[in-house]
Amino acid sequence: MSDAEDSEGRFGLTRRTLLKASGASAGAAALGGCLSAAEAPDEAGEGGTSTAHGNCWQCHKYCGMEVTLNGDGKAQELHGVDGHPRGSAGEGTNGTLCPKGLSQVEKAYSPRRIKQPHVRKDGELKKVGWEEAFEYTADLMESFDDEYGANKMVRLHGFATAAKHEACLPSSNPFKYVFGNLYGSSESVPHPIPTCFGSSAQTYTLAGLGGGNMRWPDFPNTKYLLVWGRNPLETFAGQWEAKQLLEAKERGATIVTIDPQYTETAKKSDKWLPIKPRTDGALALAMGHVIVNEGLYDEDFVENHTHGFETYKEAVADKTPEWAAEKTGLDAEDIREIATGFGEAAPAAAMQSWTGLGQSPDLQKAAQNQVSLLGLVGAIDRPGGQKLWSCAPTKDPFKDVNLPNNAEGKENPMKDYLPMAYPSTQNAIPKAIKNGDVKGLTTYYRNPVKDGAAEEWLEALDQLEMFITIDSFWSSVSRKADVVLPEASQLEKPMYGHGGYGAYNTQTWVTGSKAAIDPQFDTKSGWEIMKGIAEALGHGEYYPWENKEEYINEQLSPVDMTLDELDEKNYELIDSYGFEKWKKGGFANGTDQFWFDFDKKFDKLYQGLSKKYDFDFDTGPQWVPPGTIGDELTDEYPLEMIDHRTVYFSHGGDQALDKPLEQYAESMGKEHEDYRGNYLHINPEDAHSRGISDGDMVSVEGENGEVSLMAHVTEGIVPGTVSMAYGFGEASIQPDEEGANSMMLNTPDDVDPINGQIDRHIAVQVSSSGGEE
Ligand SMILES: Nc1nc2c(c(=O)[nH]1)N[C@H]1C(S)=C(S)[C@@H](COP(=O)(O)OP(=O)(O)OC[C@H]3O[C@@H](n4cnc5c(=O)[nH]c(N)nc54)[C@H](O)[C@@H]3O)O[C@H]1N2
Ligand SMILES: Nc1nc2c(c(=O)[nH]1)N[C@H]1C(S)=C(S)[C@@H](COP(=O)(O)OP(=O)(O)OC[C@H]3O[C@@H](n4cnc5c(=O)[nH]c(N)nc54)[C@H](O)[C@@H]3O)O[C@H]1N2
Ligand code: SF4
Ligand SMILES: [Mo]
Repeated sequence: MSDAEDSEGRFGLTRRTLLKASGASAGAAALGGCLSAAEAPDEAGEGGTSTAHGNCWQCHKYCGMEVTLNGDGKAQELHGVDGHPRGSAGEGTNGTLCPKGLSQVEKAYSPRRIKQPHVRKDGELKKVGWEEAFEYTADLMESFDDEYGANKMVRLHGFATAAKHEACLPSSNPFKYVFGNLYGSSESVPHPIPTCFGSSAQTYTLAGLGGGNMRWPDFPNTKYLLVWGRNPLETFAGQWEAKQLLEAKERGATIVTIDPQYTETAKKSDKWLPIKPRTDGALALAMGHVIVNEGLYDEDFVENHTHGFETYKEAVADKTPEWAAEKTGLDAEDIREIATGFGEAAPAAAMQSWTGLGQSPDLQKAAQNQVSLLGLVGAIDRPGGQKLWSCAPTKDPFKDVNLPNNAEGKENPMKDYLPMAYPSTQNAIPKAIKNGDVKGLTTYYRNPVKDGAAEEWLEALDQLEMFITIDSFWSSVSRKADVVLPEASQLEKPMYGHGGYGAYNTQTWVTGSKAAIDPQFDTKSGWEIMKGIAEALGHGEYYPWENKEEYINEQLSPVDMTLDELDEKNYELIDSYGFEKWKKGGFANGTDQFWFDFDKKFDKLYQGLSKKYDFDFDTGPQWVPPGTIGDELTDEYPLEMIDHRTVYFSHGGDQALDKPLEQYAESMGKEHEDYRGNYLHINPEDAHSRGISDGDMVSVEGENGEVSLMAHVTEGIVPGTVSMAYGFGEASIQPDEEGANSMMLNTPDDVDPINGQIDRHIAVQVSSSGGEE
C-alpha cells in the first residue's frame, strides 16, 4: 500500500492563538515565532477561550468568521461577523455562516486530509518532507522542460487564484506567475468559460452587461426580480445575497423563479414558472414581444445607449405568449403577467441568472434574448436594476519584481483543439493528452473529472508524464499525481479580499484576517507552496516577501492599511460610488452601447456556425430549439438530464466531510439509508411508468455511458427532466465514491462550439437497477 492511503490526524497550535488567549502572559510574546505544537506550554490549555477572525473560502466568497479557540488554540466554534459585506445583509445586521462555512472546523482537523507532501518513487506515492517535495517538484519540472518543453504542461486552477468572472478576487495570481511566467507553461484553463457558465457569460459580455453582472441586482431598491436558471437561496455568493433577496421580498418586491426544478428559491417566490429546459429563449422573446407592444420599454435608453433595436423588434414581432407557451410548457397568461410586471417595475427590475442558461450551446441565444430584456427596459446600473459593482483599489505585489514571462512566444499545446471564439478549452484536454500534444498537468483546488468528459479524463490522467496537484483531500485524481502538495484550509492561513458585489450596494470594501490556527498536519498555504516551488526552481528573487502576511500588506497598501489593522474588525468600508456607470465608462463589449445585435463582432462566426450545423444563425436575438447543437431527445434516450448544486457542498470540494454528507441525506429524508451519495430527482410520472419508487437504486444511461444512484421521486422537477447534484461518484472526494458522477455520461465533443463550454444537458434513459440500496 502506498503512503497515500494513510489517514490519521494530530492537532496544531499557533503562536498567535496563544498570544490572543486570555490566559497567555505578556511573557509569551517574548517567545518569538518559534512555538510549535510540540513545544506549546501546558499552561496555554488553562487560559479559557479566545477568538480570532477568519474569512470563509469554501465557496470562495470571504464571509467573515469569528473563530472561538479553546485554551489549546484549537478552533471550536465558528460564528459570522456582524455587518460583514459578504456574511451579513449590511450595516447593523447579524453575520452568519452557511453549512459549508460552519463545517470548516471539521475540514481543518479532518483525518481525510492529505497530511503531508507525497512524491512518486518507484511507481508509488511516498511521504516526504517539504524540502524534498519542493526539490523533487523542481527537478521533475526541469527534466520535463528538457524533454518536452514546459509549454506541454497545462494549468488548471480553481478559485484559489484569480477567476475572471469574480471581478474583485485578488488581482494577483501566484499560480500563474510560477507555472506560467517563471516556468513557461503557456496554457491555462480558467473560469468561467468553459466550465462554469460559458454559453451565457460570453453572450452577456457581448451585449455589454458583462459575464458576472447577471447575478447580483441592486437588491435594496429592486421591485421585480426574475430568478432565471439560478437557485440563489442555496447557491448564494455569500450569506448577504440570500438575506438581501429575502429582505427584498419582505419589502414587497415580486420574486419570480423560472426553473425546471422547484428549488428552495422557487419555494420562497411569488411565482414558479416550471419551464422545460433549453426553452428559455422562447420565453424571453415572448416577454420582449409584450413589452414592445405595450410600450413598456425605455425609449430614451434604447435610442441613446443601444445598438440593433430594429433587429430586436423584428425578432420579437411574431413571438406571442401563445407561441412561447407551446415551446416552454408554460401558461401564456403567466408569460404575459411577468412581462408586464417586469416592464412596469423597470428600471427597478432585475434578474439573477448563472448556470441555468450557461451550460448548453442551445442556450447561448436564449441568454442573448434574456439579457436583451434588460437593455430594452433600461434596467442596467440604475437603482433596483442590474448592478455594475466596483472594487476597492488593490495592488499586485508582483508588479514591483519585474517578473519575466517565460511562456511568451511558446506554442499553445491546445492550439488545434480550440473553440471558434475562445482561447481555451477543457473537454478536449484528455484527447490532447492521448494524442501526445499535452504531456503534463498541474491542478490547484480543482477536479476536472467532475466537469465533463469524466471517463476520458480518468484514462488520460494515467498517460501523463508529469502531474502535479495542490489539493487537500485524497481522491482517485490526487492518487494519480506524481507530486501531491497538501494545502492548508482557510482557518490556517491569512486571507484577503477586496470587494465588488455584496451587502453594500454603493460602497467598496476590503476584508481580511490572519491565520486563526496553524497549518494542520504538515500542510502549507497555497501561497507558501508557490513560493517553495519558485525558490526550488531558482527563482527566489521574485519572491522577496517573507510570508503571506507581508505580501497581503502590500496588496492593502492602496487603502493605507495593514493586515493587522484589518484583522481587528475583519472588514472595512472604503469608498462610495453610485449608479449609471455606463455613462462614463462604456459597456463590457468595449463600446458605449448595449448590443441587441452582435453583427459588429459575430457576423462571420455565426455564418460559420450556420454551415456547421444545419441551422440559420442570426446575429440578433432568435429562437434556437433544443437539439439544434446539443443533444436531441430520442425514443432511446427520452429524458433530459441536468445537474444542480445544494447548499451543503461547494462543487466537489467538501464531500470528504461527514457533517455535510449527513445534512444532505437528512435534507432528502434519506438519512436512514445506508447511502451517502447523490440522488436522481425524477418526477412521479416518469418514475412510475418505469417502475421506480423513491429510494430505489436506478441506472441512468446515455450515449456515452451509464451511472447508478438513488432515486428521489419528487413533484419538484418537471416531467421529462431528471437532475442530480454533482461532485459525487467517480473521482469524488466522497470516501467511497458513492453516487454518480453525471459527467460520466458527457461526450467530450459536446461543448458550445463557440466558447467550449461543457454541455450539461444530456439525453438519457433511466431504469431501475434492481431494488433498494
Ligand atoms: N452551495 C453552493 N453555492 C454555490 C456553488 C456551489 O457549488 N455550492 N458554486 C458557485 C458557483 S461557481 C456557481 S457558477 C453558482 C451557480 O449557481 P446556480 O446557477 O444557481 O447553480 P444551480 O444551483 O445548479 O442552479 C442552476 C439552476 O438552473 C436550472 N436549470 C438547468 N437547466 C435549465 C434551463 O434550461 N433553463 C432554466 N431556466 N433553468 C435551468 C437548474 O434546475 C438549477 O435549479 O453557484 C455558486 N454558489
Ligand atoms: N457536472 C458538473 N460539473 C461542474 C458544474 C456543474 O454544474 N455540473 N459546475 C462547474 C462550475 S460552475 C465550476 S465554477 C467548477 C468548479 O470546479 P473546481 O474549480 O474544480 O472546484 P472544486 O470542485 O471545488 O474542486 C474540488 C477539488 O478541490 C479540492 N479541495 C478542497 N478543499 C481544498 C483546499 O482547501 N485547498 C485545495 N488546494 N484543494 C481543495 C478537493 O479535494 C477536490 O479535489 O465546477 C464545474 N463543474
Ligand atoms: S456562503 Fe458559506 S461557504 Fe460561501 S463563503 Fe460564505 S460561509 Fe463560506
Ligand atoms: Mo461556477
